Amino acid sequence: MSELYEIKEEQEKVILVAVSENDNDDTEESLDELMELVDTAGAVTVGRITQNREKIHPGTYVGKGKIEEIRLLIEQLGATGIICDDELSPAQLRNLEDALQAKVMDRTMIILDIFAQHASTREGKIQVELAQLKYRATRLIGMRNSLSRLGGGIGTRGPGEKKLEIDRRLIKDRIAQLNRELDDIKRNREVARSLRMKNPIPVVAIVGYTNAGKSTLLNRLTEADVLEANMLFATLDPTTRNLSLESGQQVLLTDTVGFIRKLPHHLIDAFRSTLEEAKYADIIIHVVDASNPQAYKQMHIVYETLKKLQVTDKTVITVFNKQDLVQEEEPMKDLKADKTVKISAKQGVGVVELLDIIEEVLREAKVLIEHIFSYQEAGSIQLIRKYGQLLEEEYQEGGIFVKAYVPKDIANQIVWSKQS
Ligand SMILES: Nc1nc2c(ncn2[C@@H]2O[C@H](COP(=O)(O)OP(=O)(O)OP(=O)(O)O)[C@@H](O)[C@H]2O)c(=O)[nH]1
Ligand SMILES: [Mg+2]
Repeated sequence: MSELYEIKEEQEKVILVAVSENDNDDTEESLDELMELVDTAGAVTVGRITQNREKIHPGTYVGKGKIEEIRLLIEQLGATGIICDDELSPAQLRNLEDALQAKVMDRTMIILDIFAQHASTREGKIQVELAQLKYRATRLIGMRNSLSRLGGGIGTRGPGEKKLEIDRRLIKDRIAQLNRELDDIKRNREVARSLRMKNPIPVVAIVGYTNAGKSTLLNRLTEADVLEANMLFATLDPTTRNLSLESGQQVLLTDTVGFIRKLPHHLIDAFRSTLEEAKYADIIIHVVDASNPQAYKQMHIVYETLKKLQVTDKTVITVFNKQDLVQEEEPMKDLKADKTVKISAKQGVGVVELLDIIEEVLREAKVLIEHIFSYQEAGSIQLIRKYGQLLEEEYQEGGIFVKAYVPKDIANQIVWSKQS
């Protein structure tokens, strides 16, 4: 019989550090969120320090006096390290480590760490490792200290419990190799997508802040069996399921990775193809945790992230979720949404209304047509004027070239019927 040894890393105790650059910003809320991130990553927060400063210190993040205060607090609380709430520059990282002689991490490292633990598909793992390596490539000097001193722990774990490469030259090779693999995966995905286009089932993408209830909604609507969990970034890999609406209309519903404030830009780059699922959608369902005191701020961050991904001009249905936990009388509003609805994905309340709205939006949905009509078909152009939005009209030798947005059923009547 073999003996089983459990090798357990000692749980890390960290102090959170933030800089508040003006009086009424959201530093405290951001720190609350960082605490949840730390918890999800498996460490424990033992203290918090905020410094009010006009600007983040370019060399050491916080000012000199504050560093001393942090150093004493580390001793007092027996902390293993600190986590700063903004991404640190290589110089800030190195200087803080030198001054504190403790492990120094930042918000980005913690988010990357969680992504590494939660990635399950090959693509997800490659994307996380790429983001981690790119982040590390410029910070090796500072991190090597903390790596040798503390032998890993949170912020240093790659996907699949693998230790991340720390040799600069090897990192470059590895990044190139991962990029090649990702290109292959992307090509396959594009083929799948173009097949989908030939058979135009509308695509509905579920987006929203992390922990808003996106996966719960997908499961509620399609019995998809995606992990729902009260933790940040439970879902990283997009899951798509078929949904039949009452009218018989089929749609494809996709659950996506959640957004968060200060989402590391390396992650956005690496996860672009995953995040961009929303770009190819016909409709966006924006799930909001209406019970969260930060709900408006979170909505704002979701829209900003969509903008960064160039997902604009889509029909948006905003779903105010977790109504079972909402006490306020004042209903929430979203002026950016085309439609809104209150639901509780967990209890199944409001789901029928949501399905009705999806049907309604699909009926109203307009498609872009570019077509040359013969002069005998000028009547069709009248129809487009009446029901659609004429963008271009050009009289050519062979007929009239028209570019326009037209409701789907009208488009079917006038264009596609003739082509078949
Ligand atoms: N009370 C209540 N809890 C809900 C509701 N919808 C979701 N939740 C809970 O909220 C937590 C997060 O739900 P998920 O569906 O995993 O959230 P998500 O948006 O997919 O989160 P990530 O994948 O981590 O970005 C889980 O604990 C759910 O059970 C709801 O309507 N009411
Ligand atoms: Mg999820």
